[in-house]
Amino acid sequence: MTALSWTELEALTDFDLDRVNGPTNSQARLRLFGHSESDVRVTLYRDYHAWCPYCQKIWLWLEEKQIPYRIEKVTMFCYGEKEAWYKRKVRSGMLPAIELDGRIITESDDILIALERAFGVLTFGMEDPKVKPLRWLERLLFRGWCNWLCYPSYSAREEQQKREKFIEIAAQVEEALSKTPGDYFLEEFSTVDVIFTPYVERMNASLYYYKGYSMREENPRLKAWFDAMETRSAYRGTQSDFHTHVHDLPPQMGGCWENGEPQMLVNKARVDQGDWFELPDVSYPEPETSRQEALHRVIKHRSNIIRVNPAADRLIDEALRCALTRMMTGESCVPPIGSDVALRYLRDRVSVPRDMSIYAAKRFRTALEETAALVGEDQGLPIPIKHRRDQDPANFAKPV
Ligand SMILES: N[C@@H](CCC(=O)N[C@@H](CS)C(=O)NCC(=O)O)C(=O)O
Repeated sequence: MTALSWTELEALTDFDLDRVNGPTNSQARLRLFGHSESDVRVTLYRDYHAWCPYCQKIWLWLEEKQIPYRIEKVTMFCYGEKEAWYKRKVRSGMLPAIELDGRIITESDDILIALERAFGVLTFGMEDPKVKPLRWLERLLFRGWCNWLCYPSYSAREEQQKREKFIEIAAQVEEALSKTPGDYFLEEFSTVDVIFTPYVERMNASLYYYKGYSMREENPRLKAWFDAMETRSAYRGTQSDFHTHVHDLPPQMGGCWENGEPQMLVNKARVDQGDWFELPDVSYPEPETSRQEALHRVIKHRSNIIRVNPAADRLIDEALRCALTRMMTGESCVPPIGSDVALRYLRDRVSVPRDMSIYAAKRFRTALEETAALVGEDQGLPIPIKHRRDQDPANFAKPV
């Protein structure tokens, strides 16, 4: 089959979302939840790519509470230059920050406390005696994860000790989750679940890939907790995938160390080269609209996608249409010779939820890989580890 034209492809999707009043999504600049714009008291400053974990915490809280807010996106040091206007507001350049009734607040915990004062708690407050020990436990788990993942081990014994320490803390989390009858940390979904979400999501991805340890599959209460989180539309809208996290974490964390074990090598290959549908990064069923969503997002941003690709524009344009044709029709479409590298460059740079949701990305990555495989085995340029300036938002002009 020959590649469909952009016009023919456009006819194959009518995917659209109400970004302002509809479900949680990473592209919105304004969220109203049915309120009017004059009700907005909050601006959230978060990073462009939705990679910053502390930003996800505030984002999720605002979405769960359905507080009308504006979103201003800022560049993280690891992928570009911090905007001067932001440094004038927040000298350190750190994210997240909010502006609440004209006052700038930083530090995610202080932000949540200020939001609770203004809008009420999310079931339980940050200072609640039930919440405080769980906040402490989340930090303990975070430290166990960092010690294992982000520092090299100088012997197999040291690596084993770090693994055991992490598993011991995960068991404490299991214990905490078992104290209430439901799947959340407390009797009902609350701020505690929001606080655990960003790093547990990143632990799940990174330990699978760098250590061959599947947190979600080896801890039944955490598995049930993840599954419960995934029933929530607000969480689904902020949820990332394994591929995005394992490649956004190294520059943010100062490095992630692989252990080289057989299971780790299997997991790594699966995250990088597929099959992405076999990954334990999501458990709710695939929505019927996933292919249409991917197509809609690619069509919208196609000029940037083509421009930043290292291959010649004409080559990647045709190859990309081949991959999209395959994704939408199931027919194989042979791309131009030499386009395997270009297609895999893109496969490696789809970012969830920045570009599209988790299942749309699985469909798109699969179509890119299967199309690339028709003409060669060459991989794309390696994804940088020390920085991600290949993702500098300055290179992605606003779509017209
Ligand atoms: N303790 C702070 C930590 C915030 C933090 O570490 N933010 C990181 C991103 S996750 C940051 O802004 N780093 C500067 C940058 O990457 O540009 C909080 O809870 O808000």
